[in-house]
Amino acid sequence: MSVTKHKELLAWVEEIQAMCKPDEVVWCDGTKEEYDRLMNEMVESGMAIKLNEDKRPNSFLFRSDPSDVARVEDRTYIATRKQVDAGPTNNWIDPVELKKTMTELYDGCMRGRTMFVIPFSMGPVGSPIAKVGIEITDSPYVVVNMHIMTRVGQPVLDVLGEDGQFIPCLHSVGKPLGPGESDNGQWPCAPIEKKYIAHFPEENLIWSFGSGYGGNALLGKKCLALRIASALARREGWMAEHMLILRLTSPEGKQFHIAAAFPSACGKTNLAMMVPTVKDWKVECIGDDIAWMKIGPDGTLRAINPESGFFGVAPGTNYKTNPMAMETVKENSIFTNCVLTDDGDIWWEDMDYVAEHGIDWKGNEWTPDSGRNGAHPNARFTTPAAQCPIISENWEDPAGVPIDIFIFGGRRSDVMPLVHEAVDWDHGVFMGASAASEPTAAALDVKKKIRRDPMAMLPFAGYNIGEYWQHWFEMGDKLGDKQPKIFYVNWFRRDENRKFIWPGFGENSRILKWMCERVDGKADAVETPLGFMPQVKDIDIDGLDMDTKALEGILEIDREAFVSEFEDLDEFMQPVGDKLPKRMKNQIERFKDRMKNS
Ligand code: GTP
Ligand code: SPV
Ligand code: MN
Repeated sequence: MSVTKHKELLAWVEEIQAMCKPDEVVWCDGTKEEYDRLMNEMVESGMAIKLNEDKRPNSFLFRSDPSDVARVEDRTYIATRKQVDAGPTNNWIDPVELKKTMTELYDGCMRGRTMFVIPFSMGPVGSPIAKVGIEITDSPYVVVNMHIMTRVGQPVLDVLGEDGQFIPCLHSVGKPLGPGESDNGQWPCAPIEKKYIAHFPEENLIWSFGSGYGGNALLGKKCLALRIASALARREGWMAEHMLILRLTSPEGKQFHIAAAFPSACGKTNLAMMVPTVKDWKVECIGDDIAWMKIGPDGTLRAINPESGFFGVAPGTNYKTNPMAMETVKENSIFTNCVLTDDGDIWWEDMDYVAEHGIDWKGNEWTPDSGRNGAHPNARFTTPAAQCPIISENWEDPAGVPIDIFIFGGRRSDVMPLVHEAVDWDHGVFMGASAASEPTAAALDVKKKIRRDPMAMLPFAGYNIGEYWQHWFEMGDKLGDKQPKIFYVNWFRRDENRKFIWPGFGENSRILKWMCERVDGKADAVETPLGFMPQVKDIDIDGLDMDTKALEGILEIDREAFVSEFEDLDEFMQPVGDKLPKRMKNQIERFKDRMKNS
């Protein structure tokens, strides 16, 4: 029985079936029955562990292969006809050649497995901003995760009709099974040299092979909603960014909408659902990872969250740092690479208590004295956004929310002060473009001590980074007096004992409050070579348990340290060559000038 009359879609599914040669094909309907059936099958096969129903209802634990625990940036490609269109920050292979290599890998790769066809919508089904994708995968783990992270099922096919546009996303774990062979409860994946996370932005096509983990496999997320969407957005005049979206409401009831871009594992999920410590200010969450933004009829920049779940970093999440995430993952959640406790629940490092004993993410006996982490540093939870106690009632509004503030940032133990503000749009674009961060466990293969991660999009911009910056400048021109104000933050300064100086988490609301007051023209700042900065007196520190001297310290600029940043920045910008916008060159010169001379 056919679930769609869409000829192009049917032809594509047939073509993939002929290439991958699965035992059977299943069209996913996105229902609870489907979710339950797949989970039951995975529990039976030993792939999933059902958690204690009294502790964590309807929740499951998975353990991935130790080689397949994060995104693989070295194996991620932007395949455009001309290499310059992928630009210096992306891995590139000629699309014809890459398809040839991957077709050989895909040939028969689903033998012994079921091929699932997942119709999904990024954004509310039928919204003018939403995009439809079809993911074909041989991983039931991917199917259940996509159920949470995206909107899956028949309504999506209905929207597609007989000739609607969709983005084809092909995924295989890359491990065919011989006759009678099974995974035996082992996470299937291919060795690193056979992994390819490939994007063909000129034909809106995604091909992923060999990994079953996160952004490598849940193709709606980084592959579609960022790499393909960023390229589309540039052609169509909108923005697809690696940003959380939150609403902050002042005691007077004024709403501010903030979109913030921090690199992977640098605090988006935490900021997106923080519980503010500043009195009578309220935070609501709209999204924690991706923002799609278009200029609305009123000229403001309107943001939607294309996802419907959170794929969040587990370690470090607890009732003090992120109570709202803890509440969200109470039930109906999937956990990957966490500790299984003796009472059938999950645990990770820096949860609210120390587990005495359990089974670690590799399936071995573990105690706190084992001398190793119980959960993988990139262990994750997959959980429905709707379960977040402070999800905004407007989170699925197809019109989006109007953005007042952009924040860039990164994880830096030194150099970068707590917060600074751009003097104008172009300066803000430069601040975003020169963002840098210490690497985290979210990507397997980042070797640098500090790496530039412009707009937190280094691994996600699906086209030439110089053109991406030019697009940012031009969006500013189009927004005119409706431009959001731009800020840069660093919550991660450390003292000589490697301890974080700034308390972070809910206390970050003090800085957000200052930003809102800047938008309203109510808060003071001093002009510095970096831009506008608050002094201690400008920040609401009522009830903040922190030495004022320490706060002063992270609001200072170390000019010498910045001068040594120039070299690194130049080295990063240099390969952009002709594509480096003139306006960016101006900003770089002005920055150097101010640091040296003012
Ligand atoms: P991705 O999902 O990879 O894009 O990550 P993310 O940007 O959403 O990062 P997330 O909020 O999950 O935070 C990653 C880690 O940073 C967690 O272990 C957090 O506990 C920690 N973290 C988040 N915010 C803060 C903060 O304000 N201060 C400190 N010291 N740590 C933080
Ligand atoms: C990130 O790495 O930025 C993530 C996790 O949000 S993943 O979905 O694996 O890309
Ligand atoms: Mn992310």
